Amino acid sequence: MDPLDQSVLIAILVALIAYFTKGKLWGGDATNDAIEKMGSFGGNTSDLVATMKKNGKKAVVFYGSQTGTAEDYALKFAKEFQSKFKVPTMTADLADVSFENFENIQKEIPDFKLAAFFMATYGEGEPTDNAVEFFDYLENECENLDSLKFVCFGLGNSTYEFYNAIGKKTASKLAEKGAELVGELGLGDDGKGTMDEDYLSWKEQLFDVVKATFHLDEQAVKYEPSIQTTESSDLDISSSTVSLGEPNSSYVNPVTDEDKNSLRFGPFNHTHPYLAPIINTKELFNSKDRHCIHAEFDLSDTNLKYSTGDHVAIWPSNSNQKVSKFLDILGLEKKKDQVIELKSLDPTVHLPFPSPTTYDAVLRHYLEISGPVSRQFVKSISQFCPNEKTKHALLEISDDKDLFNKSVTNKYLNIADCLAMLSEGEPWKDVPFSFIIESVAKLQPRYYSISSSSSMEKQKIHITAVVEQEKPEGCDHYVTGVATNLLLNIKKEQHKDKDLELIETYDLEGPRNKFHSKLPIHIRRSTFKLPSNPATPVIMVGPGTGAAPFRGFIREKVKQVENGNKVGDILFFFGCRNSTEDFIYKEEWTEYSKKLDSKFSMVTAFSRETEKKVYVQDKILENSARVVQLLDQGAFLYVCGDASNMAKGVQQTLVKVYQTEKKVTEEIATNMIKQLRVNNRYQEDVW
Ligand code: FMN
Repeated sequence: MDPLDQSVLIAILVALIAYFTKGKLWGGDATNDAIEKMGSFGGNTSDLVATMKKNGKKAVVFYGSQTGTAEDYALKFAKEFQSKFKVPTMTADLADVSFENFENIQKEIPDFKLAAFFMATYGEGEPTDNAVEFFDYLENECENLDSLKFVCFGLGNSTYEFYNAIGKKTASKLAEKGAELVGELGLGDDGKGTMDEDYLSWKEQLFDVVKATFHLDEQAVKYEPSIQTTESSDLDISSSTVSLGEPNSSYVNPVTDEDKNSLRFGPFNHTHPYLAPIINTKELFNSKDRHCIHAEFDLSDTNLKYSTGDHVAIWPSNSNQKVSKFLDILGLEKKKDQVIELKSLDPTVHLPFPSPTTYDAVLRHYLEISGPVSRQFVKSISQFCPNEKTKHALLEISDDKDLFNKSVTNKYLNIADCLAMLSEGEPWKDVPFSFIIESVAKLQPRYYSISSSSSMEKQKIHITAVVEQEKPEGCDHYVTGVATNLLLNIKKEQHKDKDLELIETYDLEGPRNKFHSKLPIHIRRSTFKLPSNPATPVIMVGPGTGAAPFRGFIREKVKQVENGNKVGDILFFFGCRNSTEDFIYKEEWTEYSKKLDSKFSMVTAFSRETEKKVYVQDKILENSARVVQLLDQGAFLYVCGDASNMAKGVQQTLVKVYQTEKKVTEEIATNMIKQLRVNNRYQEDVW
C-alpha cells in the first residue's frame, strides 16, 4: 500500500472513529469536564425545562465557550435582558443541561420568551468542547422546535477560514428544526478586534426587535445582584476554610483521603488542575529586553498524562501591581485581607469561585483584571460613580464609540486604569463588590503547545513561551501578558538572577505558600498529531514559538529511531528575526540532526539579517520541488504559529508551489491543498 493509500485509510478511520464516538475521544475531555464542572460549584445536569420551571425562569441564555469569552457575553446579556425587560432569565453552560424536554419548552413554561445562544468557533470551524453534545442532540435527537424563538450571537475570528462557523451553524440548525430567529444573527470578530462593538450594535438593534416581538415594557437598566457578598466578622485569613486563591474548594483544606487523592490523581480538567512543580526554567533569547522562557513541569508525583502535540493550560495569577491598583481604585487596599462570604441569590446562578475568600484573593486569582476594558462595562458601572464630574466624564466616553476608542482602547487601559482616569484617582467606594464579581470576566488558564515528547519525557511537560511585554505606539506603559510574566518571575527566582529587570512582580508563594515553584496546570487534548506510521514523511512550518510542538515532534522522532523504527524524512521550516538573538533551541536542532542522520533537514528564514525581509513562506517557495516531492510521497504537513499572517501566507504559498511544480491552474492547486486538509494531512495549530 503506498503512503497516499495509507493516509486515505487513516483519514477514513479517523472520520469513522469521530463519527462513532461523536468526537469524544479527543474532544473527550468534554464529557469529563462537564461532569467535573457540575460538581465543582454546585451546578447540575438536571432537565433544563424542569430547572427553569422550578425557578420561574422565562428565558434562557446558553453559551458554547472554550476560554470564557462567550460565557462572559452570555452572562452580561442575561443580566441586562432581565433587568431591562423584567423577564426572569437563567444562563446555562451547554454541557451542564440535558435537552430531553427542550422541544416542549413553550408548552411546559407558560409565557416562555426566548432562548439565546452565544457560540464560539474553534479549530476548523468546530464547536467548543462544551457544545459538542448539544450539536449531537440537534442533529440526532431533536425533531421539532416549531414553537421556539431564539437569538444567536457567534464569536469568531475572521482570520480563520471557517469564520464564525458555529454561530452560523447554530442558527441554521435551529431554523432547520422549525425554530424562529428573532432579529439578526450577530457575529463578533476577534480578528478585527471589534468583538465588543459588534456585540453592542447587535444587541442594541436586537433589543428593539425583541421588545416589539414580545410586547415587553422597557425599564432603565439597574444592577440587580445575583450574588451577595458579606464581610465576615468571625473569619480571618488564618481560618482553614477561607480560600486564599486555591483553584477550587478541594484545594483549600484537603483533609479527607478523597480530597488528597484528587489533588494528586485528578481527574484534572478546567475546574480541577494539578499543582505541578516547575523543575527547570531557562531563557531562550539572547537579548536584554525580549524574553522567551523554556519551563519544565514535573509529573513524577501524579498520574497526569499527555501525548505529544497536546496543549497544556497554565492557571496564572495577576501581578502585585495590577492587584494593588485595582484594590486602590475600589478603596479596598487597607481591607485587602478582609474575609468575604459569597451567597447566590438565585438558585440557577453558581458561585464562580470558592467562598469564603478575601478581596485580595478574588482580584489576584479569580478575575481577569489585566485585559482591555469594554465600553459596556464602563456604561454599566455609571450607577456607582464617586461624584457628578466623574459621571459626566464617563457618560461622555461610554456613549461615543470613537471617543472611547481614542481615550481608552487605543491607550491600552484596563479596568483600574480607566476608572482612575475617569475619577482622576478618586476611589470608587460605592461599587458593590458583587458587581465586580458579576461583571468582570473570570481569570482564564492560558494554553501552550507542549514542546516535549511524551515518549522521550513521559513525566515532564516542556513549554516554550515568549514573554509578552510591549509598549505599543501611543501607549505610556507596558502591555504585559499575565502568565508569561509570571513565568519570567519564576525563572528569575530559580536562577537568583539579580540583573534581570522585571516590569511586574508576583506573589510566587501563592495561597498558604502552596505555589512555591509550582503552578496549576491541566492538559487539553489536541488533534495535532504525528502520523501513526513513523515512516511517513513530515513537513513542519513553525516560526518563532510556533516551533514549540515541532520540538516535541522531533524529540518523538528521535525516540522512534532509538526504538529501532525506520523514520520518514522530516523537513522543518523555522523563522525568527536573526540567528543570534531569537533563534530558539539553536544548539538542540544540530543535536537532533545528528541523531536523525540524513532524515532531518531544517530550513531557516531570518527576517532581519538581509535588506529584504525573508519569511518561512519565501523559504517554502525556494524549496518547492522538495516540498511537492515529499507531499507526493504522502507527507503530512503541519503549521504552527500566528494565524492571521503566517498561517494564511503559508497556505497561499502552498497553492503557488503546486501551481509551479504541477503546472496546474490556481483553482486546481487550491483544491489539491483542500484535499490535503480533508485527508487530515494538512494540520494547523494556530492562534
Ligand atoms: N474563530 C473562527 O471564527 N473560526 C475558527 O475556526 C476559529 N478557530 C480558533 C482556534 C483557536 C485555537 C483559537 C484560540 C481561536 C479560534 N477562533 C476561531 C476564535 C474564537 O472563536 C474566538 O476567539 C472566541 O472569542 C473565543 O470564545 P471563547 O473564549 O468563549 O472560547
